[in-house]
Amino acid sequence: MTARTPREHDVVVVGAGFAGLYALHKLRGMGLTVQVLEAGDGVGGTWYWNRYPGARCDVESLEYSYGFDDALQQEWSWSERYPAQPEILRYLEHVADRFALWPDIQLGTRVVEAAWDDDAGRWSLASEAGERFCARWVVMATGVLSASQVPTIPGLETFEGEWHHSGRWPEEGVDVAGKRVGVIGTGSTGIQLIPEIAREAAHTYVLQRTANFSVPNANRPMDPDLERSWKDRYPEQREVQRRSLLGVAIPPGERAANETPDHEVTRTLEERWQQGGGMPVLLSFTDFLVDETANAKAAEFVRGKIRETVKDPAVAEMLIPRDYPIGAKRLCQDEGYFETFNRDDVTLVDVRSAPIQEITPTAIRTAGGDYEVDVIVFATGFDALTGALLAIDIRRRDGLTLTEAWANGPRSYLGLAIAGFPNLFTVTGPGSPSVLSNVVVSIEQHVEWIADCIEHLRAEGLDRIEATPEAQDAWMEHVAEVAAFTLFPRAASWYVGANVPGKPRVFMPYVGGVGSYRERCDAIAAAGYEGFVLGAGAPGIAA
Ligand code: NA7
Repeated sequence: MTARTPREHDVVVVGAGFAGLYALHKLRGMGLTVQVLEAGDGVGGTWYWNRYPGARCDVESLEYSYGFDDALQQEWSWSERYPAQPEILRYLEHVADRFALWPDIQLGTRVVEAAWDDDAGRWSLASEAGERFCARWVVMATGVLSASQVPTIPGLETFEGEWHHSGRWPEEGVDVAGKRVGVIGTGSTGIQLIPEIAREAAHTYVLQRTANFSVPNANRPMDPDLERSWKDRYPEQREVQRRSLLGVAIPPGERAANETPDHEVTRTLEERWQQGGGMPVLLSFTDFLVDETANAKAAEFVRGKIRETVKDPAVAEMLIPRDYPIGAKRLCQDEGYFETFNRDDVTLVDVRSAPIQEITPTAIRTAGGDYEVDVIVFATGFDALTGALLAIDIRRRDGLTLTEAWANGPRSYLGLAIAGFPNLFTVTGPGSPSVLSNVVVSIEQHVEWIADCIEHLRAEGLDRIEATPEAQDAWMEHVAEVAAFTLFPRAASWYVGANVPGKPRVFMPYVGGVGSYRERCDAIAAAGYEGFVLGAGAPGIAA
């Protein structure tokens, strides 16, 4: 690494996705100097990298968009009910244009180090290329599903065909026409891309370790009346999102499935199934995510749909999830996923009973045999919530790294701050609703909370804030308690880090709901930032 004179800023924001762009706009608007550092060659974060065929958001476009600026939400038109990756990327580029964000964003800059200098009261950051940056505040807008996970499979380096991870899909696309393709992974991503690949490829092998629940998304072109009605009452709709459980304005059911006659439960599920989308199904009764008996009703309903759709009963049984409650892993949304297995040129391979052993130059070798392929697609997910943060060497005042501090799993106060790491904020970090919400709503709440916090410190003539270990411990205990009340911990999911070998098992997101979480954050701020130590007087820094 070459030594260069560090560039000074009030704030360095790492990442230029939904979180980084809004953080820049908001903090710059307060008169702070802000530098955004982004590893990609464009803005968009998750939506920059995930260019795989079929990539689409599972939250409706009218909801999965910024609410901080009314003119923006009035002027932008979404073309479909659920937005596809290219359209979300165009939207974020439009936001960068509209708010003149580009001059303060440095692309192609991967941050690899961040060290706190206690005497200077500053963070010192370094990029992979050796550039150095200095800032009083650091906002980690590094994304929750951004560290791609390619499993370690012996022999991958000997493979003579092409292989790609869905989260690092080449911009120019991958030509699978007439080729034999092996897709490893059947999570949300696999379920979206498998029908697309199968349409083009000569043969598609789907290597499934765990079957997943999925609901058709019933995607369609944007209904102009629906768009009009949202635009007419956007402020109210945004407020409903902010006070809701999952950050969406979908009306939740008011009854418990356990207290409703079975035929009515089925009728409601059928209605919501026809509307399309996973969240409407999960929100249809109050007890689906907290009670096993109720949950089994929803699970059995979806299993019935899989049996109805897949013609070969043996294949249908393989595709039916059995070993975890529905919704305890992210409920997938699809466009013809189960139907794809009715094609003659698609083979479902069970790699739980016969695991993948190695990759040969021409095949994926499992305990059950070799599958000759030209292209391998890894839809194997992410080192979620913590992966992108831990990829940076983040050091606190005594030199301890974040990796060491989190050796037994992530610990955070509100998913916003980490004890021992002053003036460092994480957007949608572990311990906040993050992935269990419409993340744009959660991002806006975090960015606004961070901005208010910095404003408060400035007004008080202060320049430091740090979470106390006691407040952090109490919050983590609360996060675990609330999770234990639900069925979420019953699944070996990426919510608990189960998909990354060796990752400590901690239930990371906060399931208490977007609305109640916001109230808690607001109350903490109103009480003078309870659970934080505020300070001033870093040498050489004007408050
Ligand atoms: P997920 O949901 O983590 O899915 C990854 C899939 O890959 C899942 O089916 C895994 O099986 C499978 N996997 C992972 N490693 C292996 C190995 N070594 N062998 C076989 N199969 C493997 O990631 P996605 O990208 O689909 O979705 C992530 C989120 O992005 C999604 O929830 C949305 O919020 C957006 P497993 O279940 O671990 O047995």
